[in-house]
Amino acid sequence: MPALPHIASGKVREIYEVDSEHLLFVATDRISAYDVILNQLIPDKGKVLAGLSLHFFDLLDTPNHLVSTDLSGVDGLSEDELDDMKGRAMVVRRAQVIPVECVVRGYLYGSSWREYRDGGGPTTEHLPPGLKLADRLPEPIFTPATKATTGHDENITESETRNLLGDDLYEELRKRSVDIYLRASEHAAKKGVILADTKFEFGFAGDELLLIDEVLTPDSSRYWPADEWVPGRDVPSFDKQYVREWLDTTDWDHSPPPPDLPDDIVEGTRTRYVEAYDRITGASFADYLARAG
Ligand code: PZK
Repeated sequence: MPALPHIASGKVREIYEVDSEHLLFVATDRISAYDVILNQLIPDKGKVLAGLSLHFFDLLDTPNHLVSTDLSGVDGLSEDELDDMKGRAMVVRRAQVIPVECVVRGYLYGSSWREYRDGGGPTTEHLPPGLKLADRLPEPIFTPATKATTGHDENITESETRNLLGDDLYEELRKRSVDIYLRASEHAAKKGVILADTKFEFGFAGDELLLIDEVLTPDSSRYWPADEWVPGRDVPSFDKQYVREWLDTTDWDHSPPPPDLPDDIVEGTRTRYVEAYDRITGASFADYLARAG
């Protein structure tokens, strides 16, 4: 742990304080499956996720919290820490986090499918009847959620979200979120990848509304290989399917502690993440690593 003040811990990421206006955002190599953090690290996973966020910050050119990937100006990091953080850390603008997860869905899956199947819920308010699991939606829908105390996000209705945010901020977040989803999903489609859904966070730095957190990573998004999408069926996720399939061969009931991953499963999972980077960015992860030093 660096000697910087620790601000927040996520399942797989950490935030430290740099100064009053800046934070250090770090993507770790931790991995979760079935909502449980596994015992093994996946080498380079944090760098893959940071590299994907940086790819999309650059591509989207929408106001965001990124300041720099150069950590040389951050006081209080040892040489070893600087080395360890290369390619996985960003200095970001400190913002007032808006307490709503801005989820956009282009396909009917996950909690939204379960609501739809079970007679409807907050995410299905604007959906037509007759849809199947994993169907493409007529148009992308904005389906906000709040961080529940249970740790699980809780889907909320349009009117609940409007009451939390006010109509003007609601409209602005919906517009920005759907616009970013559409641009990112068109980009992914060109690479044979479906962006089924994704989750954004926004915050205010003064009066500037910024896209914050990780963006369009496999941890914040559901990416599917286009050739494995069959409406009506479960679709394997790009990154986690491999490790989930191994976990499914064990008798683990998805409550902690999880079983230890064998070395070949760790290595195979790493390969899937690196493939996701290469495919989604159209660049080479080896080049990203070489540039990050
Ligand atoms: C911030 N989170 C969620 C992310 C965690 C928790 N630019 C920012 N300014 C202020 N706060 C945040 C950010 C960002 N990003 C985001 N919590 C605070 C989160 C990663 C790890 F533990």
